Amino acid sequence: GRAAARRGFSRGRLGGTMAEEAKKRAAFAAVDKHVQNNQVLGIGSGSTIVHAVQRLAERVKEENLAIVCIPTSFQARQLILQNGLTLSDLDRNPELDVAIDGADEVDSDLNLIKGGGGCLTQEKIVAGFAKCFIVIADYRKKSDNLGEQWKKGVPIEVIPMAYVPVTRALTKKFGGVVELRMAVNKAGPVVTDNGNFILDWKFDKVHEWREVNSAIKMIPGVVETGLFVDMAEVVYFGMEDGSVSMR
Ligand code: ABF
Repeated sequence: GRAAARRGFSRGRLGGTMAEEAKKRAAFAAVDKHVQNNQVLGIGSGSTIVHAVQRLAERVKEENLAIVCIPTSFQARQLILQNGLTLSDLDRNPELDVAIDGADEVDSDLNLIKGGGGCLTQEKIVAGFAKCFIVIADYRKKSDNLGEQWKKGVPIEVIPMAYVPVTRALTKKFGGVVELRMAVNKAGPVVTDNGNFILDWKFDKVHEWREVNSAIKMIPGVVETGLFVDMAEVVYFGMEDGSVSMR
């Protein structure tokens, strides 16, 4: 009935608002702490980064900052342009000062799962060539171990012609279940900005992520994994109680 619909709506809206507010707080804290004049910034993908770019645009205008931004996806490129920020690329700026990006899950050792949005390869390139890589996330991403909250597995970008043997090698070596990521309209597999497929590896136990990441990258046909090990400098979590906690 109407009351139930209202309750459902309010819970959905409340939940959505609470998580969105938490993302915004984390994003603002990170931008205010790490962005200064004359920087080359890496801009990640997803929804949390939208708040960071909005805060960045505000500060660039208020403080007349000289900042150039390098995108990690087509979506990030549009976000930079829509906010009137200056676009650059790795040809012009092969070394970045700070990269800011979201994550799907963060464990207590700052290992990340990224790539829920399919942009993990360019995200890891930009994060990898930045002097400082900052992650911003809401409380739902804060776990002790990977897999506690994020149930969609580790995204792995793979050369299309190799996705079947890579799938077999992954499950043989590491167990779990591997699925080819299909487009929302089920018309076919997702194709990344780099023209590749995505495998989602639903692992079934806690692994030694540094070893696993290296081993997966060695499988012929694997382009990149969504495991970001030893990369994040600091993570800003927007918490339910309105605070920002750092790890
Ligand atoms: C990018 O955006 C991806 O690596 C990650 O999967 C996603 C997180 O999105 P959101 O900030 O919307 O949770 O960082």
